[in-house]
Amino acid sequence: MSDRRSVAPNDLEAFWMPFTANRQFKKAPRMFASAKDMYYTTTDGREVLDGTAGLWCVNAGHCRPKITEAIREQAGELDYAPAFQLGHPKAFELANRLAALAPEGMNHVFYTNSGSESVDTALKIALAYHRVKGEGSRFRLIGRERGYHGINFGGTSVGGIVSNRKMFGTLLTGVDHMPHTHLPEKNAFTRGQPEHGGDLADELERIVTLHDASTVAAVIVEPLAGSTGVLVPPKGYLQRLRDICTKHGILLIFDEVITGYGRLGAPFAADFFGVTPDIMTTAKGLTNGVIPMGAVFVKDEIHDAFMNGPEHMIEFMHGYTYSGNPIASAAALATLDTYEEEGLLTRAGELAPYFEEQLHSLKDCPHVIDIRNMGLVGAIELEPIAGEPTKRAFNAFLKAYEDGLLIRTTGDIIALSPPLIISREEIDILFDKLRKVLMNNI
Ligand code: PXG
Ligand code: PLP
Repeated sequence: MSDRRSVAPNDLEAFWMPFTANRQFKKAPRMFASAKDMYYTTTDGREVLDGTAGLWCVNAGHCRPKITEAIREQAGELDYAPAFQLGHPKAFELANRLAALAPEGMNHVFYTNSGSESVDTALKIALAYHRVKGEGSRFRLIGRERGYHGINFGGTSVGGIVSNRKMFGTLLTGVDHMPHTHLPEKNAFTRGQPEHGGDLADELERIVTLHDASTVAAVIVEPLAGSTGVLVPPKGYLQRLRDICTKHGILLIFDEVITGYGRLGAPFAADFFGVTPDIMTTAKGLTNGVIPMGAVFVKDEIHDAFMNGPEHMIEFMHGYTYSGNPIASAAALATLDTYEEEGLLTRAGELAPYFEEQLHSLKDCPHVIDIRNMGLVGAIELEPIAGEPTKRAFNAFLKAYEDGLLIRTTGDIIALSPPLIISREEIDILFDKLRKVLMNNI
């Protein structure tokens, strides 16, 4: 047997990296050594401004003392407690805090370890809910083109990203998709919610009619689609989805994995848009990205429908080894404290007009074909290089990284979602750097 310690620490071969061009990365790795507040420091000692809150998750900025301390303390006090048929106080305390933060009437929380697990949990809750109510014929799930709901089989099935789906066979059966709402020919360079496309919600009515409402369990959408390039919901669209779901007894699931915990300027997108779903999936910002954890919020009537039958029986056959893990719970409680103490759940709203102004000032840069924004989320869509889609945005990503700015790209779209602690000065730095990148022959 080989001595593991003899493996050189700089051997990059063994780690098969997620959603990464492995061979390219390993030829010219980009590595972070540390982080503080708005900045990463690379292993070669350069500072990089975090324009993406890690992967849309570090909402309070990096290495925040309260969160770090809570994790340290919890690890030394109660490291793990079994999650099934046993508990620990912090998981309950956190659920109460979350219920208080959630939209009215969503007072129950199911813990997961990621957004993908939150989505699969939500889909299972929806199917099981109809069944416990005696409507087991409702088995269909409806997602949307260009939707991202993580990478487990349920989320991949309701998701609408072809490249994430095509390798994996039949996925879940009984799934249909609504059209996406991205209408660049009508809505390009819209600030905030687009005027056109609200009527695309009527496609749901068409799909429900096709399958008959009695077969449809749930509709899942991101209130604002993040991963596929920041698609802001057109005016009236989400309310119309809500109305159609209510009319037909279909559960509406908002996937708030990105929009949850302050990204748009309210605790949840449901608050921001004034449309309340039946189930809400969250993860990422719940623990400031520091420890894996997700939470699925459900309306009381959904939870209560399960609380039937003999009391010694398990009501919902679902759960994870790490559901409500003590260290994750402690991290989440400290994260909520930090958000509340610093007003971060509404701060994006205060900064949004300034961020929007700066973002849209890039309109005249070469190759920019659209700019979209909402809260502290922005997207700049670039004209693809002929015959080489995604390359222009990836070039921008590499140049920005060299210049000390972290951006995220999807296709030929640059996405921005800085930590909610960003200052106006840092917004200026971010857009100065980005302007230089875009002007630099990418
Ligand atoms: N739902 C939504 C709406 C998401 O944005 C997930 C589910 C899955 O979460 P996990 O924790 O399983 O990754 C997500 C995740 C990007 C990017 O660059 C987006 C996500 C993850 C990684 C990168 O757009 N979103
Ligand atoms: N696979 C096996 C063999 C297991 O025993 C378990 C959990 O006990 C799992 C998968 C699921 O793991 P988790 O609960 O961490 O999602």
